Amino acid sequence: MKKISIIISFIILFVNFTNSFSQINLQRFFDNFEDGTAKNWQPNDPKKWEVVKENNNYYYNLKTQAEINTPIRRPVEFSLIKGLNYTDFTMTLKAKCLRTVDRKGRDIIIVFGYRDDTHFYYAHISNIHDNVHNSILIVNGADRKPILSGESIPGLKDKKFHNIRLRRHIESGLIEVYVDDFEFPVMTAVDKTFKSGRIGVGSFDDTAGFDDVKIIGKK
Ligand SMILES: [Ca+2]
Ligand SMILES: [Ca+2]
Repeated sequence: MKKISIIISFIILFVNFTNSFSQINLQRFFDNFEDGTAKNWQPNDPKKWEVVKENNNYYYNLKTQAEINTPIRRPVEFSLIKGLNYTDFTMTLKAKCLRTVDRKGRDIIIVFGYRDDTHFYYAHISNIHDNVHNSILIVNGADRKPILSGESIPGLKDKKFHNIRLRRHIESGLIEVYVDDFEFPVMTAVDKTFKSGRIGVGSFDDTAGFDDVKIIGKK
């Protein structure tokens, strides 16, 4: 009798174990734009975006700078991945800013936790650091506000592609951004305001290119 109850306990444990795995609902995304289209993406203004070919490689290009004339100060020119919401995730991509190299504040942004146009986070990656450049910010129904912990290390000092990795952990609230070969994050924040949302790429007010976007995360 004891043996049977031990076997039943094992079966229950196993079922719980496999259920907890299926509940994780990992979702993956990858786009290298090599089919020449941006069919997985929803830009704010499609006229400003195109897929371009350079050195036998296709990438997603924000070709026209944004005009910021919204009631609140926030990024307007970004393109969101269609149909996917993430809680915890790790995203890697290649990104380059195409604005003149000596322009202070030239940037690319990664939008995440996007609920709607006035509720989202963004990582602003730039060649200078101050309150709103090279920082992690939140748009929560008002002008964007930095949530960066401490200082950040500026990057994007040329027109080349840079490797960028963004990680978000909902339970701890931790957000980390890595650039190129840095083994430690160049910027971090802790925030739990928006616990899930869509992800996108863009620039605050410059031109930029994006490629090899990979995301693994939970729904
Ligand atoms: Ca490509
Ligand atoms: Ca800028």
